[in-house]
Amino acid sequence: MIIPDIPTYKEILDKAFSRARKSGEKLRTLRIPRNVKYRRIEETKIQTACDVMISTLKRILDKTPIIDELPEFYQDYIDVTVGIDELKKSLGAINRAIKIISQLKREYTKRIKFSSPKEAYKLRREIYGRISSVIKEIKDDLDFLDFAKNRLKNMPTIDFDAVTVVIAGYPNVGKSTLLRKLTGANPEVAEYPFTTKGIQIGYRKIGWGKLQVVDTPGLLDRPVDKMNEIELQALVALENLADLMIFIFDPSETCGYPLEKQFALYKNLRKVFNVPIISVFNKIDLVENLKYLKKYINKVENPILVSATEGKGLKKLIAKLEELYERLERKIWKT
Ligand SMILES: Nc1nc2c(ncn2[C@@H]2O[C@H](COP(=O)(O)OP(=O)(O)OP(=O)(O)O)[C@@H](O)[C@H]2O)c(=O)[nH]1
Ligand SMILES: [Mg+2]
Repeated sequence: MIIPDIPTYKEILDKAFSRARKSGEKLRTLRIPRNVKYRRIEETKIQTACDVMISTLKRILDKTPIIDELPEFYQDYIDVTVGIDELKKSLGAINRAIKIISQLKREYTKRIKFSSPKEAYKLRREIYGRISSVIKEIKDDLDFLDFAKNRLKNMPTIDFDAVTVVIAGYPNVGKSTLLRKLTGANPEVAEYPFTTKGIQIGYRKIGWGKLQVVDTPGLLDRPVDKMNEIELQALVALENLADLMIFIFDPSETCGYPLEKQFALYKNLRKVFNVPIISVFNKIDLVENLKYLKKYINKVENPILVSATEGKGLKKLIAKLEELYERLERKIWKT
């Protein structure tokens, strides 16, 4: 998506010199004095070779977005997948190569103007050597950009204007089931460097707008102080994105985590995400002793009892989402 196709340094050289040869050939039949003609041929070759290199490199820069102007979420994404500094360094090297080749083109075009055919030939050979070296010197940068292009190809498409709710909770509590219930059968699954399973995104129409629902398996399911650097970065990225959070508890504990532990995670995330939370107590169909839940229900924000598989409580959940959505929309309009 974000970076265009990147040629190898060899491809750039081949293209530049073969085009140059062809444009030189075209002048062979010109009916002008031989001295002038030979000089013109070499001059044309120089200009074509330089122009092809410059336009090939410029195209890379033009088609690559300005990193600093990307939404923060994408910047974080790029940083984790390929490294922002490396990417900027490579783009900078391409930019410098364009400048050097342009400068050489100007210099040699001037020098060749008053040269003899023999000198013209020599000058053309000379600049071919120099621009070849310039291109060879950016070999690693081109390779890196090609690598980055492939790594960033599957960047999730995220709608930054949509109100976004992030689903969090321990594994197996029913996050994906709920995402499907809220947004339809097939959420988009995009590769995501922060999680092994990818990020799942679904949309739900609300009034004239839409709610973006994001599930991030294997990411928001551990205490913040246990996260490694990449996970922390992911957390920051998500925090940028989230307007709302649905935190799912599994009070049946069939997910394998005791409620107390789930509550600790909830408290942890509430500290990091400064957004309204809807606390879903899922799998309520499996819970016999509701008294046990009371203690937690009383301590969390917007508690709702749900059975995602049986559809129980979903209406209430959706009503809550719509209510918070309206409030957020109004806030967004005001700013
Ligand atoms: N009985 C019952 N089972 C449910 C309910 N919601 C989800 N499950 C089941 O719980 C299991 C886990 O559900 P998922 O939706 O995959 O859970 P998840 O949180 O996305 O899991 P990870 O992606 O592994 O973190 C599945 O077998 C679901 O069918 C529910 O309300 N009641
Ligand atoms: Mg899941």
